[in-house]
Amino acid sequence: MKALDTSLYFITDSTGYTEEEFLYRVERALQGGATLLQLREKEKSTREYMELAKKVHMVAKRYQVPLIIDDRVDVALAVDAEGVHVGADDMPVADARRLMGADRIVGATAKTVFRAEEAFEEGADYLGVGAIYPTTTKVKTVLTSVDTLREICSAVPIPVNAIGGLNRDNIDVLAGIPIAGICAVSAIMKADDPGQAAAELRAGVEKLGCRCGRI
Ligand code: TZP
Ligand code: MG
Repeated sequence: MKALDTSLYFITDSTGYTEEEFLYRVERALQGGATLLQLREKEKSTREYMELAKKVHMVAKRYQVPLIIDDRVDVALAVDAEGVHVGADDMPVADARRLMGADRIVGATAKTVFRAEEAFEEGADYLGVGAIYPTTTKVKTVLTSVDTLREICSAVPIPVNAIGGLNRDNIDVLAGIPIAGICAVSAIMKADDPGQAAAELRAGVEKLGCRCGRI
């Protein structure tokens, strides 16, 4: 079984950064304690996505943090990333699993118990559930209640991560919910020091006492 610690899942957004600054911020987040890393690019060509993914992968490997590619199974396979993340508009989980094979990570977005159970049955290794709070990150999403998050955690035996507008000052709302961790974009990406932001979030997540998802 693949090792997977989703407790602090850092999802990138390169918008507005030079490549050098972006890679520096990613590295700081890893130094600060991000346990899982997703490269999320919506505007890049396939070639650009691959080139950036290879560079990010080199950094992630230095910290033994698995790299997940958002949306694109082909890019994930081409750069030999550890996994892929698919949402409702992407390739179905079952197809992603078939193409990625048993040993790579396949993550999925779920906003309802039905979708969560379906994704689990199709072979997802973890779920991202949200948005818990409104988000400033560019995304097509709706809010998911904390009650639905709790129900999803009970419905599936895989790590469930909360996502959406989460930062060190508002994650207390997740206390007592058996999530495996949180996903964060802007709270880390846009912080003055992404390393410090990641360290503070990691400490906050540990304090929540989630079941801190190592599978
Ligand atoms: N899916 C639901 S909310 C979201 C995604 C990708 C964006 C989360 O970004 P942030 O900046 O942590 O709110
Ligand atoms: Mg997607």
